[in-house]
Amino acid sequence: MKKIFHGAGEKEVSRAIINEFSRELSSAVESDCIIVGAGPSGLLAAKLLSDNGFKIVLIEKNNYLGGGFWSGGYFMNQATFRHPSQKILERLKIKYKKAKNGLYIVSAPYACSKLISACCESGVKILNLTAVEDIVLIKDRCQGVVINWAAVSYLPRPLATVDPLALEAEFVIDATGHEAFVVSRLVKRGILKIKGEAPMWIKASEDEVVSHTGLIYPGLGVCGMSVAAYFGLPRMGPTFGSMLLSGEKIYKLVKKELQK
Ligand code: 48F
Repeated sequence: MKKIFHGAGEKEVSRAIINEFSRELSSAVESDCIIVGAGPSGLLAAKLLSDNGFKIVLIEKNNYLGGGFWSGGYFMNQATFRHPSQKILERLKIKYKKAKNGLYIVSAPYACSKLISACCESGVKILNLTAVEDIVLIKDRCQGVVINWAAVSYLPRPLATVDPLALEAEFVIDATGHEAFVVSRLVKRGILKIKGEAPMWIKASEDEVVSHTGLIYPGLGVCGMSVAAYFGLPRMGPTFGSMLLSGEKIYKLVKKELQK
C-alpha cells in the first residue's frame, strides 16, 4: 500500500501534545486578565482584549466553549438579538435575519462557532476542561485564580484530594453566567453580598445588565449573567444582545485600567 502520511508515530505524537500543552499552561501562569467562563460575554471580552494586545487566559470547565450560546431557547437553536446589538454581529461578520423591526434572529450554532473562532484567532489562551475552584486574594485585591482539572470534582472522594494550581493576573473577570462562581468565592468569605437573579423581564433586564456590568471589587469585574446574579437583576432568557454588549463594556473598562 502506498504510504500517504508522514512516519511520525506514537512517541512523536505524545511528545508534541505534552510539549505544546506544557508551554501553553506555563505561559498562562501570568497574564493581564483571566476570564472565567466561555459563554458569549466571556468570549467577546476575551477576543476584544486580546485584539488590543493584552495577554488573556480564558478558562472553561466544559470541554466545549460557548456556554448557553449553542441554543436559543427551549432546545430551539435560533438566537435573538435586539437593536443595537446586531452591530456587534456585523463586526464579527455573523449574518443574521430580521425577525421584525429592531429584533434579529441568527442560527445559534453558526453565531456561537463564529464567536469561538474569532476568539481563538485573536490569540486568547484557552484552558478548557479546567475549573476555577477559588480566587487568589492578596492585600484585598483579586490577583488570580485557583484551577483544577474539571474532572476532579467528579472523582470518588478517596481520589478527589488533588491539590490545584494557581494562575496570576492583573484582572479577573467573572463570566460564569447564572452561577456567578468567582463572585461566590468572595460571598463565601463575607466580603461581598450576592442578591441572586430576579424573575424574567427581557425589556428591563438587557438594559440593566449592560448598565451594571463593571468592576465590583479590586481586580475583579463581572459580565454577562453573572451581573444579573450579583446585582439581583431580572433574567432575560433566550435573547443574547446584552451578553455581547456586556462583554464589550467590561473589555473597555479593563482596557482602561490596564493602560493606567
Ligand atoms: O452561561 P454562559 O453562556 O454565560 P454568559 O456569557 O451568557 C448567558 C447566556 O448564555 C444565557 C442567558 C442570556 O442570554 O441567559 O444563559 O453570561 O456561560 C458561562 C460559562 O461559564 C462556565 C460554564 O461552564 C459556561 O460555559 N463556568 C461556570 N463556572 C465555571 C465555569 C468555573 N468555576 N470554572 C470554569 N468555567
